[in-house]
Amino acid sequence: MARTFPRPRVMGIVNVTPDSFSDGGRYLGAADGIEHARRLIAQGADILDIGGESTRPGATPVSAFEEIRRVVPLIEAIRAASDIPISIDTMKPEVARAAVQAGATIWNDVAALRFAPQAPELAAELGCEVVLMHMLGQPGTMQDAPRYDDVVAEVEAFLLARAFTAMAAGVAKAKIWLDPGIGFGKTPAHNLALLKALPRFVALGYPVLLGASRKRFIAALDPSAGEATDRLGGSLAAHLAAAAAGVAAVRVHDVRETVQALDVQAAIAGAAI
Ligand code: HH2
Repeated sequence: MARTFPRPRVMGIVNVTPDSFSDGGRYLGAADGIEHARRLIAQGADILDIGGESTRPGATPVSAFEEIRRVVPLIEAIRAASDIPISIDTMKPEVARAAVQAGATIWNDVAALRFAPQAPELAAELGCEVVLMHMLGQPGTMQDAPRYDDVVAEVEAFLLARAFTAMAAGVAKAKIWLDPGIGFGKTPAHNLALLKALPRFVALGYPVLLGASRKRFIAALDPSAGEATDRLGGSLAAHLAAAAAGVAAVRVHDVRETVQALDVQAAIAGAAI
């Protein structure tokens, strides 16, 4: 039975980095990246998210030159082989510009256009969609005892403020996505609160992207899941909850399993009884 019910789009992760937390080093060369991208498309990915710099605490910072060297050949090769939407996961305006010129149509910025003064204007100039993600502080220190008085309210206020900044710079409202940033300056309890509050984020009226794939809060609930690749069950549970809350897309490593889980969930929701 073919899929007939709406469900979130599945964004497959392609990291061409030596040190990403779950797949660092596995797809480092452009050829490996292309092979991985092909596999994710065949598995049913709706969008590919290309990253050339890890945001993991302790990851080595990368120059814009190096990041461009990693991602642009890959984006060009995917663009030549497929019309799948491509997002570029970068905090650097130069990288976003080069990626969009190479064929990306979404700028996924975990810094929500905060880390370079020209970022909001550039997003408007590029005319691409832009994902504004919440992160507490900076990647290197975000996990040093993060605290909030009310994590949901604070993340919500941050995302709305960033959306207004983007719109003030000329980004069309229809091009803005919001992401609460699971794992970016959050304890396991903060992550769970944000996951539970997803309907509130969806109600803000922007498409919401949710990325819980293989993240560490899952190991806080299952101490045997020390390795990122042991966290598939928890990732699926989080993404099914996100789908039930109405998110527009989920960002995942395990595309085949996620597509299957979301399709079954949507089919159950649409079954005749
Ligand atoms: N998570 C990661 C990276 N980019 N972008 C958005 N919008 N939302 C997320 O939750 C998100 C993101 C971290 O995952 P990964 O790419 O596997 O690791 P790394 O940051 O080490 O590249």
